[in-house]
Amino acid sequence: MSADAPPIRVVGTAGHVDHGKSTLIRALTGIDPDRLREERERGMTIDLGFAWLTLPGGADVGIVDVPGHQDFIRNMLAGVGGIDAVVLVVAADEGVMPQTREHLAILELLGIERGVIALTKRDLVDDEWATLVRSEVRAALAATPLADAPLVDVSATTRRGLDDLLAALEAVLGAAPARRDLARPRLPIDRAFTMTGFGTVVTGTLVDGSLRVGDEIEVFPNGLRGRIRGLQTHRRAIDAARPGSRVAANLSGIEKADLARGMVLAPPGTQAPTSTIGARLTLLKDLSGALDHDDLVRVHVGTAEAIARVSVLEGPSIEPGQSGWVQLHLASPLVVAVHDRFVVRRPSPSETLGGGSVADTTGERTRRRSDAAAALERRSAPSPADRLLASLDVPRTVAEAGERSGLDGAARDAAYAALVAEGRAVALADAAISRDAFEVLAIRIERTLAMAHRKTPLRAGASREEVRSALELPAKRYAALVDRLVADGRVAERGSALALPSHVPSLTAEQETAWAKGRAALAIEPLQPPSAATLEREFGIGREVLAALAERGDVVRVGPDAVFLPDAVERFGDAIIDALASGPITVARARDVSGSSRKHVLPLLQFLDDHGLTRRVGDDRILIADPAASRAQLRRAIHPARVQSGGEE
Ligand SMILES: Nc1nc2c(ncn2[C@@H]2O[C@H](COP(=O)(O)OP(=O)(O)OP(=O)(O)O)[C@@H](O)[C@H]2O)c(=O)[nH]1
Ligand SMILES: [Mg+2]
Repeated sequence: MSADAPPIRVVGTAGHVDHGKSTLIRALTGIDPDRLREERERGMTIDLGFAWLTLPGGADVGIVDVPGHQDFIRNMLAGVGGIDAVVLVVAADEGVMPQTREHLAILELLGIERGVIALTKRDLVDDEWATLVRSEVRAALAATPLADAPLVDVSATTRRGLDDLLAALEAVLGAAPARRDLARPRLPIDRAFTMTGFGTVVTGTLVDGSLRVGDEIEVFPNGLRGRIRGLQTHRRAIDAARPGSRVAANLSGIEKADLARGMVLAPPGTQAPTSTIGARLTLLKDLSGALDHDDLVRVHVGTAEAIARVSVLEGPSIEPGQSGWVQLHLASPLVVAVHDRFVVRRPSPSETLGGGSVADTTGERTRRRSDAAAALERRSAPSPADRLLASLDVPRTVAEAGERSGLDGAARDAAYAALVAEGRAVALADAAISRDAFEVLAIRIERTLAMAHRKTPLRAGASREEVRSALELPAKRYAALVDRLVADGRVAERGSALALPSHVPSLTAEQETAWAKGRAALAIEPLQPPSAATLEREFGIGREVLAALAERGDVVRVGPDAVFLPDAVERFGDAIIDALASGPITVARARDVSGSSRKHVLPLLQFLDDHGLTRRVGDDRILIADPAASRAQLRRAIHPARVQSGGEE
């Protein structure tokens, strides 16, 4: 599989019943696409037929032959989904007929914009008639993407025009864009059968990536897993199948009975069946009536189909020729990707209604239908960056967001880089989020903190967990969000709590009065102060108030019941550091050098231990660092808040 190998193309037929599609394919390829006995007996195509040929230039082309009869339109829909170009067949003797028009409409809805028109059975009419029919065909094609498609007179009987037809097809395919390769292969199954000596075989037109012999695969949506035992394209064994080619895959580990048209083969875990498709639905002009909210339709996408209830998101209905945002609620889940084209038909009376391209497969519920429409609108924005941004309305990995926006790896990465550079997206740990959505989260945090400060003005702030519960973010992303807000100066870390930078725990007037008295009591003998219990009993200064005072830097809580003025702790620490400079000291000596009591010295020494200044060795204390470093460390231990907010200035 070399990179410059000619692209493998797939062409489909289309056109009214009996206009000569299958006969033309047989004449071009030597292969009879009508493989069912019933088809041969009735002289009519019922199900899809497959053939292939080599163009004059050497490129291989797979061919999907579809039935023209209106009863088998669903088979036609399953066949034309993956084609590069169409051979639209119009019989010269009959001209444009109903399914000529219906197939044309379906091709347009599915985004198939290239093709060749074959005016077949040319041997049955004279030149004058042929001229009339040609202008009738041109009129039918006007205002469709095939308006300028080459039109070739052919006859399978006399073989007239067959070479011209192939030349025209070769030119059209040469101008067709390369099939996209997203490295996310999907094989929408159009046939499943057993072959003697091989076992289970499925066929389809491969899209979005390559498959290799030996690959593990999963069948979606039923979840069965197996392995690719062999691959063929146009009956030739190959090691790897490329996107856009017709593929027959021989599977091990999966029974034919578990497979059917409409299922999708892909690497395990790479697809997610959906029950709701969000899209802008465009209705054809000539319909029997409008499409109403809650109407039942049949949705065709890839080789699959499902009944769905239509939720019209704007207004009560969509009129013929108009378009509107809808959600299609599927009766059975389908495997589809954003940007897949789909067609909807009315089950009875049977009628092709319209179609569109999938904008959303997540089926997220919104309170109002108009909100859902607005979300879909954003998600199908024209530029990749805008689409990606619309998917970053909540934190998502860039891969996830890319998938939701229908962007392949390269386009997604470029769009993300641009968004970050423009400040329109923000990274949050493993995820990213739009700037606007980031602001929503930031404001929610600020509001949560403001509320906490109002409710408990004495507390340093709200705990991280408390704030997180207002957001429902996974831990890593939440931590990244908080880090960013702290870095931006919008949120302050106060110990284990979060606060608004402006928040200072505040006391009431009475509490301030009580504290004035308490401070006086603490200052009488700063190194032998009253205990916390005494402060509460005598001055009504409770633990909450003490915590706030500690937060403000008015006191240092040294132990569960020991409270000191900051100056006292500083004096004690300096005295101890001085003494330790000339060797280890005992508790008794610490008491003597500081002029305190044993009861107070014990928690104070513990405080120094806890802050990494000193260490116990037997009955002695020793200094860990040198005296100068220890003094700096002491001041940090006493005034943590001051150091944190002003440390870098
Ligand atoms: N005279 C003449 N008859 C043709 C030509 N092409 C097809 N026919 C005949 O037209 C009839 C229908 O041909 P098919 O090829 O089965 O038509 P089809 O479009 O495949 O029909 P469906 O698949 O049922 O939609 C057959 O009897 C063919 O022999 C032609 O070029 N000249
Ligand atoms: Mg046929």
